[in-house]
Order: sequence, then structure tokens, then C-alpha cells
Amino acid sequence: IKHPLQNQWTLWFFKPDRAKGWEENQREVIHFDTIEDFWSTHNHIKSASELSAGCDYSLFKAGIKPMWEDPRNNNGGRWLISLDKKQRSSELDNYWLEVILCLIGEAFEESSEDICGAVVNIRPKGDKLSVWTADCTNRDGIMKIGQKLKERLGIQTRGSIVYEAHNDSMKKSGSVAKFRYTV
Ligand code: M7G
Repeated sequence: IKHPLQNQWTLWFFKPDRAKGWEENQREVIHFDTIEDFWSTHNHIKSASELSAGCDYSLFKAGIKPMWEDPRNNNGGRWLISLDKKQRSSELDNYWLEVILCLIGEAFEESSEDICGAVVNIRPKGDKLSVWTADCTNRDGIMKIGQKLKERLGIQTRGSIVYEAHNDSMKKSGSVAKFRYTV
């Protein structure tokens, strides 16, 4: 018998293709809902650091699309961890795996309900990891998730993780979105 996860999860892959719209470039790769199926997926796909520039992996609860427009994300936001270029080889894959394990293992306890998913963006200027939550006004839940994330990733620097509302990210045009919370 396989070990069931509390939630079913969908892995998405984004590959930039300028002939298509952003949403069309998001593809569902696989669903899983057991620990064993997670590991077999993880073991046979490329690691994040091997993806080409502009690609993303997203892992979301089944039924939630990895986009602002999904009703579960619409009023939400994300904890954002910005990496510098040299961290792609040293930290990125470990961090991404740890983020995934936090999600599928429901590490945020009662705040796990607020979790929608997580994204890794592979970018020339610096990769990004983010954890998306459902309600950008739920301060207590957001802070618990942010603190737990920092602890699990072993990040010590104060203020290194910032939370932004998707509504601000959407409107961001050159200028930096207002960060609502930091840990
Ligand atoms: P990004 O890929 O999150 O980060 O956003 P990057 O700037 O480091 O590449 C790049 C662009 O992708 C945004 O400016 C939007 O045009 C588009 N985009 C990103 N997200 C997360 C969404 C989304 O959820 N919905 C839509 N419609 N477009 C998005």
C-alpha cells in the first residue's frame, strides 16, 4: 500500500513560447497523491537547476491553477525568496525540494489550509521560489507560513523573505510591489 498524502497535487511546467499567451504556456505534467508517486515523479524529471531560462515548475493543490486568475489565488499572495545567480548551483534544488516537502507534508499545520501551491522561476537575473497562499489579509496564517518556511530552509537573514499580494504583483510595471509582510 502506498502512503497517501493529505492533498492531491498537480505539477505544472511553464516553457516560454512567444507565439502563445502566458496561460497557454502553462502545462499540467502530472498529478500525484501518494509519497511514492511524488518520489517517482521527482526522480525522473529534470531538476529545477537544469531547466532553461524562462521556465517554471509549479506545484499546486489539484484544482488550483498556478495563476493569479484562479479564484483560490485571486485574493492571495506569495512568500517570495529571491536567489542570487550563484545560488542556482548551491541552493536552488535543495530549497525547491524542501518547499515541496513542506507542502505535501502539510508542514504549516493549521495554516496549511491557506496554501495554494509553490513556484520556482528559472531566470537569468536570479531564480525565485515562492509559496502562494489564498488570503493576503490573513496576517497570522501568512506569518506562520513564512516563519516555518525560513526555518525549514535554514535561512537566517532577517527580512530576506517578503510577502506580496498578487493584486500588487499584477499591477507592478517596473516599480516594485509593496511588500505586505517580511520575516
Ligand atoms: P513572472 O514569470 O512571474 O516573473 O512574470 P519574471 O518577471 O521574473 O519573469 C512575468 C510575466 O508573466 C508577468 O509580467 C505576466 O505578464 C506573466 N504572468 C506571471 N504570472 C504569475 C501570471 C499569472 O498568474 N497570470 C497571468 N495572466 N500572467 C502572469
